[in-house]
Amino acid sequence: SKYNVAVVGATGAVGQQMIHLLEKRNFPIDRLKLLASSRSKGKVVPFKGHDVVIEEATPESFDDIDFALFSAGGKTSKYLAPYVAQSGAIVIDNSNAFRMDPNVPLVVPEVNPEEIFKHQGIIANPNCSTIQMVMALKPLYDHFGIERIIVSTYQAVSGAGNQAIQELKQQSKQVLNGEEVSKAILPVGSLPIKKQIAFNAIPQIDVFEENGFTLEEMKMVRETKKIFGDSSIKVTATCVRIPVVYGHSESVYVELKQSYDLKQVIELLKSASGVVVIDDPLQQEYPLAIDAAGKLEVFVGRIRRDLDHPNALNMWVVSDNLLKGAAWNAVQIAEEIIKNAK
Ligand code: A2P
Ligand code: 11C
Repeated sequence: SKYNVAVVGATGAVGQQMIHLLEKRNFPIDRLKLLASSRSKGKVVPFKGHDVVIEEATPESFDDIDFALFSAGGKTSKYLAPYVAQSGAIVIDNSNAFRMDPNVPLVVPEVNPEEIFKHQGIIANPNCSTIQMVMALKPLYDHFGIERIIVSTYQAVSGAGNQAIQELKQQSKQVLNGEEVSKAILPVGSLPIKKQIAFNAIPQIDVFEENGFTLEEMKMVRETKKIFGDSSIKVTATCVRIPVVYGHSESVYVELKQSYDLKQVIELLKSASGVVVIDDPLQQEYPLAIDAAGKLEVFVGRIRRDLDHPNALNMWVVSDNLLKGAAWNAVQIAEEIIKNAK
């Protein structure tokens, strides 16, 4: 059977990738509805050789929809998703709006697929930096248990949307031309103070919480515990924006609950679904953001023993934040639901 699918945020960095993936995966679509804000009304997007006209997203947009993929920010999701779920559609929401809601499954299909079928109309896609980390940690969690994670991220500007991509490009040109740098979006669109991203590293992604961590860092903490269903895992994160367009990179230190054999860890990662190991220091082979861009997998390298803690190891985890980190994970969830409906 075929399905009516809506993409909310169709003009956005993630929405565009959702549309691209629905086409590339030959998702069984009867009708595709592309929704965005009133600003985009009437714009045209090609899909499978036809032009689809973008409409303004309203509560009435979803009457005959089976799947609604949301990536238009938390406010839009909070406002619209409950209507959509009520109308019988399944919402797969890429925003932060419902992730920690106990009635909303938070799903990475390779990690906790069983959660998908507990949904009550809304399924949440985790944050991009969380998704790629738990993908690399899943086989280690299953075999050894995880005591503690210390992660530092090197995140691409596309995570902050299309305008942030433009900002990096424009600032880079301005710096090279010796012009004054204009700042409009980063680090956080909604905050008045701006920082230069070109030729820089910004240790702030999203707003600060009272504990001194940013919301992005706390997403990694809270979502990791929820996805593994294990609140005992200790997590500390530092999230940094760097002048890369596509692909988040992460330095992950993980303390396992037991001693381990490094070869076994590498084998486990190699056989994990959706994970690719690129790790040959003598050949200078390790994952790079520019190589991960456009790919669906999570790439892991630099896998090495910690020097002091016998149960700990370090690794470098890279993935396209717009694909496995967002659009692909969402489309994958929809594909899982369809597989089970057959
Ligand atoms: P629009 O292009 O009409 O503003 P990005 O993450 O790249 O910044 O994209 C955000 C996406 O969310 C865009 O598709 C944007 O549409 C959409 N969006 C923003 N506000 C709303 C809204 N109030 N209703 C529907 N879509 C929205
Ligand atoms: C970033 N991780 O890189 C953010 C983007 O909660 O879905 C995704 C924010 C979210 O800026």
